[in-house]
Amino acid sequence: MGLFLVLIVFLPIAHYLIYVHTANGGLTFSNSLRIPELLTFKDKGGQKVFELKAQYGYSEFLKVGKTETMGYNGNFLGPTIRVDKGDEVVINVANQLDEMTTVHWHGMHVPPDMDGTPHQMIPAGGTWQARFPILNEASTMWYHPHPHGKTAQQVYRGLAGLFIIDDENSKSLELPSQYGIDDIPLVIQERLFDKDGSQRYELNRGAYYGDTILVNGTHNPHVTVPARNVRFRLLNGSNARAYHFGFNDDRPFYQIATDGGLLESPHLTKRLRLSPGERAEIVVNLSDGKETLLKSFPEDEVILLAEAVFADGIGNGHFEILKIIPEPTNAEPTDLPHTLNKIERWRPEDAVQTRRMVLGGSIREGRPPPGPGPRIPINGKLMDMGRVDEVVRLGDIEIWEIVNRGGQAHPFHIHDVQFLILDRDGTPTDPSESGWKDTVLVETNETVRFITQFNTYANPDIPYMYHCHILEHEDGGMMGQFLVIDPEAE
Ligand SMILES: [Cu+2]
Repeated sequence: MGLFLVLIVFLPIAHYLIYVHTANGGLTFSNSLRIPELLTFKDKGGQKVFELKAQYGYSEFLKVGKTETMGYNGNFLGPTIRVDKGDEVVINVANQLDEMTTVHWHGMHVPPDMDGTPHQMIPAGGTWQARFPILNEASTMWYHPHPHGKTAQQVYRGLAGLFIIDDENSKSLELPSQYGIDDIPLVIQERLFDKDGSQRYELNRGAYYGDTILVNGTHNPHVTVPARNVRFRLLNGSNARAYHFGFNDDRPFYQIATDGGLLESPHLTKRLRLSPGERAEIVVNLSDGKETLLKSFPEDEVILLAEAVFADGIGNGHFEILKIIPEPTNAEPTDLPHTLNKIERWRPEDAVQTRRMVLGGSIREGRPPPGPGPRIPINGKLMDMGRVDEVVRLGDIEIWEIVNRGGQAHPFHIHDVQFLILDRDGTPTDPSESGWKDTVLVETNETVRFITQFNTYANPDIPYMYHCHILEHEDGGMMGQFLVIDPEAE
């Protein structure tokens, strides 16, 4: 009798909640996915010179009316910057907005004065030149504004773009790599809209959660791809929401990269969690020619069903995202390489110290910051532009222990370096997080340890940042600053 009841009562409800009920049901996928154009550059004496313009524009996402947006070199989002490891890059940024902005190269190893933090503000109407060598390996990075207290609203209005790096290793691998054809960038964000099609900024539970998905700024999107292995580069560009990606037919796929580079080998999975700021690359086998739907599932598909439907927490997105339509192709199917990358791992005993970051709890220090979000401290402190929180010695290997004492999950992001996760609450890293990372979601009451090394760049005056990548938390002061100093230069 009990089993019978489960079958006739619970299963249809579960089926409805998991597979039918979504926050954005009723999509027809009638719009062709926009692919951000590749930004062209001028070669000046061996340097690749790019031009970026932060500007206002108008976008009509819902086809019911226009809304004012921001973009780089266009109305919404920005072009994809694509470079090779070893390139010398110059990026001229013009700020055509009537407010200050910055451009931060998220995930990239650049000098602190080129990092595009609140210490490199570009005034309204002003310009800024970033120049740095590309030291990171092949990866999917991104760029976005980072002005203190204004990051959330500028990103929400459209300022963000992808920054793709190739290297000899990535070029030698047989991976889908034709940009926009079988190597598809996906900037995934959700928004709130009014009936007249205008974007609405409204905080809910202390951050911006939308009910309408945009992919590369396209609402209701589909993409046509060859019926073979196809790579997708996923960026969670949302202000606050974490997604659990998967397909409606539950087909497995291979994760091949984390934030900062390729995994050592492809990781077969059916779900992939990305919190704000995180990236991943996946390869999906579409040689069966069947259409499929990229979705975001509730965090725990059974236990949290009720919460998934009725609440709006960071991990509970339940959305249809993108219809994928495979078309017959003559190309020979290729297998994924078994080995993708070589990752040299530091041993925990090589770390000179463990630095502890406690997220949440009571505030002991710091003035209320300019942003709109809740005031959540790191180590009891709110962000203060005039205070250096940590001093790291150049070349040191360190373990950072991120302890979440707050009431919700926080994606912790550090500038300057890529790190390797050691463990979560003492449990060794999951394969999905076993590669290079710059952002890691730390759940309530969880402790995450990572190991990293602070190389190349030292500056006694200009700090790097670490912060929560829920942008309203960052703007609300959930951020700190660290200097990297060279003891031999002092
Ligand atoms: Cu946070």
